[in-house]
Amino acid sequence: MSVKVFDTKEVQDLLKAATNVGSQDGGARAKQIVNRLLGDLFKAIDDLDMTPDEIWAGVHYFNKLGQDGEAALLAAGLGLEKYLDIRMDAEDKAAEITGGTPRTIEGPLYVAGAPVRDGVAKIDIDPDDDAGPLVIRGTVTGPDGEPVAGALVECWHANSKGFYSHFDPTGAQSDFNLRGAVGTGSDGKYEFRTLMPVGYGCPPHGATQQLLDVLGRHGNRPAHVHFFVTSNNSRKLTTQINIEGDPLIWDDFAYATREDLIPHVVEKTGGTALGMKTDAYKEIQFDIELTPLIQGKDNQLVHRLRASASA
Ligand code: MBD
Ligand code: FE
Repeated sequence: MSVKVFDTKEVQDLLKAATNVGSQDGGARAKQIVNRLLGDLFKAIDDLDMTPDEIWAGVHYFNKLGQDGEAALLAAGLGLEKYLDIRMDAEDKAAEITGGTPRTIEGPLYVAGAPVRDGVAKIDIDPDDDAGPLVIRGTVTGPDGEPVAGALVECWHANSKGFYSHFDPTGAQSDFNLRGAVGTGSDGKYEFRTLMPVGYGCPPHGATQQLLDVLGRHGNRPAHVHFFVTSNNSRKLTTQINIEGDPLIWDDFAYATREDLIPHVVEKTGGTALGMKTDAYKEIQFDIELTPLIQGKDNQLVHRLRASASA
């Protein structure tokens, strides 16, 4: 039995009352958004004839999602975070902004406060027997192609188990392990000496994986390294690189992979002299091109709740 009540006066009045749209009180923008989302939900319940059992399963799912602290993880897994990138890409296109290293999602695991080094940072604090040494280096250039001095390159990535410091369920890692920040000199160069990451998997008993299971999807990411790159006269870049050869590169549960963000991994020797744990090491060159401010403003700055710690 399928009834349709959405378009009745009773339901429309309920929607208006619940979101207080007839009143001057509250925030106009918040009311507009809540009214639209709640209305879309009411309509979907009508259209799909959702049962009370289904609605309560969804309501209680939100409780588990919050208890697990996974709302931002689910946002990545459902492609919501990727969707915001698609919109920013389209805004750039409409504004005829071309060039620059492509953006890709931040994800939920950044921690502010990593110690800043000049030019080079060794960021592996904890030993990791299963991870080989890795150098990631490159040059930050501006829209004019010139090296940018005084840029801040931040990076963060997982260990050989796919776990990030500050979020490691085993509690094994030191603060800021595999997280670093480098300020560039006049040559625009940055370098991180670190260990090869492994791809992340969602907590197996968490709310995100629970929903992915229902959708018949996996919750894994290929091995990757995150970056924030900031400089005074450029827009902040949020991006990642993937580790070439990872079988999940084009099967990322968070949809962050982009063609230009898979730099080659090169075998090198001479690691001992660089303070690496073995002489043979892998090197990735990742040059970063920043884009100019738009009418003096950074329209890529995203404000969201982020963890922070002091080093
Ligand atoms: C990650 O490491 C990540 O980058 C994203 C987007 C989601 C979960 C874990
Ligand atoms: Fe990540």
